[in-house]
Amino acid sequence: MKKSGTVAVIGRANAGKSTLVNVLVGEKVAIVSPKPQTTRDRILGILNTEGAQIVFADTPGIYKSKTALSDRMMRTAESSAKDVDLILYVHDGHKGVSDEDISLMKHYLSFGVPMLIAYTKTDIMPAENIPADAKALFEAGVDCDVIPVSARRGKNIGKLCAAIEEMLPEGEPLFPEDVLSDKSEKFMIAEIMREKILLQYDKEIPHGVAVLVNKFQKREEGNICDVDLDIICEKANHKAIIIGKQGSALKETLSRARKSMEAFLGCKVFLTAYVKVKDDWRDKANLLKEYGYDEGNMQ
Ligand SMILES: Nc1nc2c(ncn2[C@@H]2O[C@H](COP(=O)(O)OP(=O)(O)OP(=O)(O)O)[C@@H](O)[C@H]2O)c(=O)[nH]1
Ligand SMILES: [Mg+2]
Repeated sequence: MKKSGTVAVIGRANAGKSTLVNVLVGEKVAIVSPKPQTTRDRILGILNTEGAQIVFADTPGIYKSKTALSDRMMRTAESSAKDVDLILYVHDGHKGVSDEDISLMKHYLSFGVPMLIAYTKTDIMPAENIPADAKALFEAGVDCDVIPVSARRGKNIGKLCAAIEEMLPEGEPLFPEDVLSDKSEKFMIAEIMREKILLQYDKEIPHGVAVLVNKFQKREEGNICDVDLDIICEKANHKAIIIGKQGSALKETLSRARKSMEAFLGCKVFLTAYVKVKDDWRDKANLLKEYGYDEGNMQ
């Protein structure tokens, strides 16, 4: 019988979880950016190998919460690590190992679920730090295997995958073989828009953005998809910055988003976007729900 199981991908914000899940699955199922708190929902990415079906659950990174939205994100990460077959704890190796890292790892080890550590970003750190950090973790009582990888360079991904497979139970696949994610195309379209905003704007602006897709419709002819969406920001001055001088910043962001949506959908996209202000929406339960961040949806 083949193996089958769910793997919660957990770790600090910006550690490289979504990049690693995308590389493992072989398709982009989650957006990536250099800013912490990029992922807001639990996103399943499904990998079928010869011997197993591995269901990765990417999660929001661990971060000190400041808003009702990030509180919910932290609860999503925490609950995603329960009722799984394995926790894949992603650690950003190039940041070294702090006492806080050790206590987080021990916290997840205490869940009583088998755990592996993917020690990532090895491409941007001295190689000799890897055995030294692995020894430090072992001596601090972090009792699980540590596998050094580079998601960016695709290094040791096969080894990590084999180690994960080894630790999964036998069982029937949970999803049909052609399914790559539990999220819809419409969800990914909103995420792609958010990714381009994360890449284009600084400070609190991208963190205060939600994207609401009002229309997502493939035309019957012409291989064209119409997308209408709202970019919701939390302050009037954020709106001015998002739009930029004579609309220049928004035009650039929308152009990048459209190209990325076209690559994802494999068709031409007509993208229309409106920037709206909803004061401090990240702390308002009704708006969180309206934008898809009610807890039922995030898990
Ligand atoms: N050099 C290098 N950079 C990486 C690697 N993996 C991820 N990154 C970069 O690290 C940053 C964060 O990556 P993400 O995959 O978004 O990190 P995350 O853990 O999902 O972040 P959150 O969703 O915010 O918790 C991005 O700029 C990535 O390009 C890696 O193996 N090597
Ligand atoms: Mg992420």
